[in-house]
Amino acid sequence: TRSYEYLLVSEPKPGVGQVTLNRPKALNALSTPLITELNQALGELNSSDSISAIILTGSEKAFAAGADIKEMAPLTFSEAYTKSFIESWSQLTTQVKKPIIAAVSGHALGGGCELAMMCDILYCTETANFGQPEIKLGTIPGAGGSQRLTRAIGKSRAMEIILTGKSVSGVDAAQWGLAARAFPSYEALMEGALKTAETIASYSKVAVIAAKEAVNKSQDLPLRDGVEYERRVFHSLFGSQDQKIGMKAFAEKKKPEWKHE
Ligand code: CO8
Repeated sequence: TRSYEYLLVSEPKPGVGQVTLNRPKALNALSTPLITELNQALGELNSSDSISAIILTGSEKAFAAGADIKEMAPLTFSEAYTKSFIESWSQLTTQVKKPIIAAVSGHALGGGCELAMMCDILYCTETANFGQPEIKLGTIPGAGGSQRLTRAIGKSRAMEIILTGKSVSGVDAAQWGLAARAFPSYEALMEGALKTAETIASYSKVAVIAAKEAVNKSQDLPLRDGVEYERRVFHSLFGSQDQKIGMKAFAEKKKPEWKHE
């Protein structure tokens, strides 16, 4: 892997790639150069044959304190519009087929909360601090916050967060379904994320990618179309070697040896 200015990329366990946002002086504020590096790093992990699951994390103090306010402050409408400011953020969700676990400790504000919500599984510490404080800056969420937060926790709670700019704790985030789980400490969070990533990495890569794709369709499609989409993908997996390997191993009471094909 190449080295980055604002990221650390590692492979903490075989099959698991980890990207750590590393711009400590600005609490991991998501500047355009940082997002460019993030897209690059995730693109590389996505195409790496050895990686099956990805962890995206920040520091104990901050997952990310939002888009870079100092970078955004002087932007004009024409500049933002013509250069499609923040559009490259969406590459994260459209280009990465492998599951991404967000491990959130500390601040996940504005674009930081939005980045965490773009991931596939969200884990946090009980003391994590989620919020969409854009209203305090005279603007609104711009990387999916008004849509993804509302889907995750419902309209009334999302309205309260977005209209007041008040943050919520990791405990509430987990209770409301924004996070899958809240862990009592930073160490427990990182251990939990790694364990889940390892579990995912122990399965057939083809099946894992298909499962992520099918779940994500539920966010875009009406139920009937989504169920049909799922069935088509399910049918297509009878064409994979791993389906034969997995079901045969079950019948023989053996551990499956995936071919990832
Ligand atoms: N952008 C730029 N710099 C930041 C940001 C940020 N979002 N957050 C923190 N920093 C910098 C601070 O300016 C400070 O730098 P310096 O030492 O040079 O003054 C350094 O990080 C440390 O920050 P603090 O001293 O403020 O640390 P505290 O522990 O006192 O406070 C807070 C932590 C509460 C997180 C505080 O820093 C804060 O309120 N930050 C801003 C949070 C915020 O408003 N985020 C939303 C930004 S808007 C947004 O994300 C819009 C998303 C739109 C879509 C995506 C577009 C790209």
